Amino acid sequence: MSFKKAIISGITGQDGSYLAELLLSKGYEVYGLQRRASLPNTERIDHLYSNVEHPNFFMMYADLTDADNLNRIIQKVQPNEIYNLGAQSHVGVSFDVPEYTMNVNAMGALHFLEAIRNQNFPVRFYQASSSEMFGKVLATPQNETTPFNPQSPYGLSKVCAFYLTKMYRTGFGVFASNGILFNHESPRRGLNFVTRKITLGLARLKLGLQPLLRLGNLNAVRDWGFSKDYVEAIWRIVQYEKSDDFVVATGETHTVREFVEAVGRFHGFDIVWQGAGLDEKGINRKTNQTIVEVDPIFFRPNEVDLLQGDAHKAKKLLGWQPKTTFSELASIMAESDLALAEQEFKLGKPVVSQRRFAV
Ligand code: NAP
Ligand code: G4F
Repeated sequence: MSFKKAIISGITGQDGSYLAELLLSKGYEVYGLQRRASLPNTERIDHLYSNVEHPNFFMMYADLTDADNLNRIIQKVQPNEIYNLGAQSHVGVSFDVPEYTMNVNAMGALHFLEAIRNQNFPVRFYQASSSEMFGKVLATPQNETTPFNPQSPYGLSKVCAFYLTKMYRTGFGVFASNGILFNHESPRRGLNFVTRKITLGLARLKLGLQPLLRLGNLNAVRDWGFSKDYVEAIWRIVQYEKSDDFVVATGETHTVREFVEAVGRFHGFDIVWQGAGLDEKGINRKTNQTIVEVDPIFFRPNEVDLLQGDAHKAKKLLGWQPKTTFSELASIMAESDLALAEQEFKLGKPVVSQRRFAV
C-alpha cells in the first residue's frame, strides 16, 4: 500500500497539530518537524505521538534557520508534500525580535524552496501566508489581488516568503502555493493571542482565579475563523490541479470588544462598556464588577486596524467554505478554557503559566 508522505513544519503549533490529525485520517505518513526545547513543546500532538495508535507518524528535530538539516530531511523522507507552517507567528513579539522573525519566517521558506529546487522528485510546497501582509489595508474586503501594505516585521517577513514562493513557482516550476489565511483560532491557540487570552482570562475570572482582564486595542477588527476548518482549506490548496494563491477567510468581521462580549455571554456576564480610550472599562452589569481594562502595554508600534477576507476564489475553485460561526467559535474556546480553569481551581494552582505576557 502506498502512502502519501507529508512533512509539516510547525507541527507543535495550533495549525500543525490539526493538520497532522487531518493528514493521518487520510492515510498519510506524516513527518513532523520539532525544534529542540528545554521543556516539552509537544502538548498539542502528544495524543498522536504514540507509534501504536499512529504507526505512520514520525517526529524529527529541525529548526527553520538550519538549511542543511532541512535539505537532509527532504532527501531522506522524499515527501510528496511539504507544509511550511513553522513561524515566529506573534505580530506583537515581532517588533521585539525583528531579525529573528525575518530569519525564521522568510529564510525558513527560502530554505525549503531551495531544497525542493535541488531535488529530482516532485514535491508540492505550501507556504503559510497571512492576512497580516495586507496590513493597513488598501481595499476592503481583501482578496488575492489586493496590494500588500505590511505594518510589522512579521507582516514583512510573510510578504517576503509569499513572493519567494511565487517566484519559485513561476521561475523554477516548483509546485508552490500560498494560503493567505485570515485569523483563525481554537482551544489550541497560543495563550498570548487575543482570543485565547480572553477565553482563559474570563474563565479564570468567573472562578475567582483572576481579578481582571487587561487588553490593548479593543477596536481592532478581525475576520476570525476556526483553525480546524482552515486546515481543510490548506490541504485542498495543495491538492488543487495547479499551484496558486488563495485567500481563506469567513468574510465576517468583529471587534476585539465583540469577542469579549461573546465569551462573556457564554459565562452569563452582561458586559457594558464605560469610558473611552485608556479609561474604557468592561463592567459586568449584574455584579457591577469591572472585568476588563485597557493597558497600553499591549498596544503595538503600528496597528492593523481591520482585516476582512474575500474567499470567493477558494470557494469556487476548492469547494471550501468555513463551517464554524463566530459565536460557535467563541463558545468552543470558552468551554474548553472553563474546563481548564476548573482544573486549576481544583488543583489550587495554574495549569498553564500565569505570567503576565507583555504582548
Ligand atoms: P503557532 O501556534 O504559533 O505555531 C508556530 C509553530 O512554528 C510552532 O510549532 C513553533 O514551534 C514553530 N516554530 C517557531 N519557530 C521555529 C523555528 N525557528 N524552527 C522551527 N519551528 C519553529 O502558529 P499557528 O497559529 O499554528 O500558525 C501556523 C502558521 O500559519 C504560522 O506560519 C503563522 O504565521 C501562519 N498564520 C497563522 C494565522 C492564524 O491566525 N493562526 C493566520 C495566518 C497565517 P514551538 O511549538 O516549538 O514554538
Ligand atoms: O490575536 P492577535 O495577537 O493576532 P494578530 O496580530 O491579528 O495576528 C494573528 O493573525 C495573523 C493573521 O492576520 C497571523 F498571521 C498571525 O500569525 C497571528 O496568528 O491580535 C489581534 C488584534 C490585534 O489588533 C491586537 O492589537 O487584537 C489586538 N489586541 C488587543 N489586545 C491584542 C490584545 N492582541 C494581543 N495579542 N494581546 C492583547 O492583549
